Amino acid sequence: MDAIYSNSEIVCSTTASINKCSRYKGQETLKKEVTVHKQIKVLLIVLSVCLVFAFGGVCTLAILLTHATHFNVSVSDQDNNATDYKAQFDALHNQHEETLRKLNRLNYSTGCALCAVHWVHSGGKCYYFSKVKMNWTQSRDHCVTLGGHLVIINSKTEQDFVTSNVKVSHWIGLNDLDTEGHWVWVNNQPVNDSVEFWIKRENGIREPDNWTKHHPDGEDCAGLGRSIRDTDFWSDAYCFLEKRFVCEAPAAV
Ligand SMILES: [Ca+2]
Ligand SMILES: [Ca+2]
Repeated sequence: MDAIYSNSEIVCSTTASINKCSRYKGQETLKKEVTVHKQIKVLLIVLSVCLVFAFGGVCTLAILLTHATHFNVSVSDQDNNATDYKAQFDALHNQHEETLRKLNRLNYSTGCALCAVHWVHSGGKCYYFSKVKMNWTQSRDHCVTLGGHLVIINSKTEQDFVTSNVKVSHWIGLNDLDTEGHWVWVNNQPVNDSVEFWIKRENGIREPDNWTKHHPDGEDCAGLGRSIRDTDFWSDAYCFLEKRFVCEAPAAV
């Protein structure tokens, strides 16, 4: 009985070859099973490695998440600490101001001082030269909280005293906010034309010039000089600029 078997290595076409072919087939089947087992082993190894990496990744994510949470808690703690320090600073600042006021009242009542601490006496007046910068309106209001007002300059002597104490531009209590070109002091008194110290340049251009190049509303508040120049004279400037300022108050008698 003839039979035909074929594979890549042998062709069986006779009865005598059938047994031999069967052996080949058995060996071939065994080889295939071994190959399959090997492939399964490799697959299992690959899967195991993948599982190890996946587990490692999960662990890493968990650690990062824990650190992130801890970091957020730390930032939150720092915010709270900053808020606490700000509150403590404000409280100390208020205590300091109150202590100064008490000291000033004591000095006045005992005749120990004519001016409050940090104020300078001259010609029966007290002057305060700020270290901080504010816009004109804030400066005006701050002088009031200190018990005075932005300086009103009524004489050449007063002008010379004030300007001798400044080296950079300072706000003074002069503005034309209500009516352009009508300059008044913070006590609503107009400028005395015989006692004015506006900057006058050699080319004929002078202050106040209500400069509108950088702001259409022009310049409605007066200060000493411009930046660090011409601080012996007055100049109009944009009220929103932040400058140091000079306050004035009556001296104790
Ligand atoms: Ca003006
Ligand atoms: Ca000007």
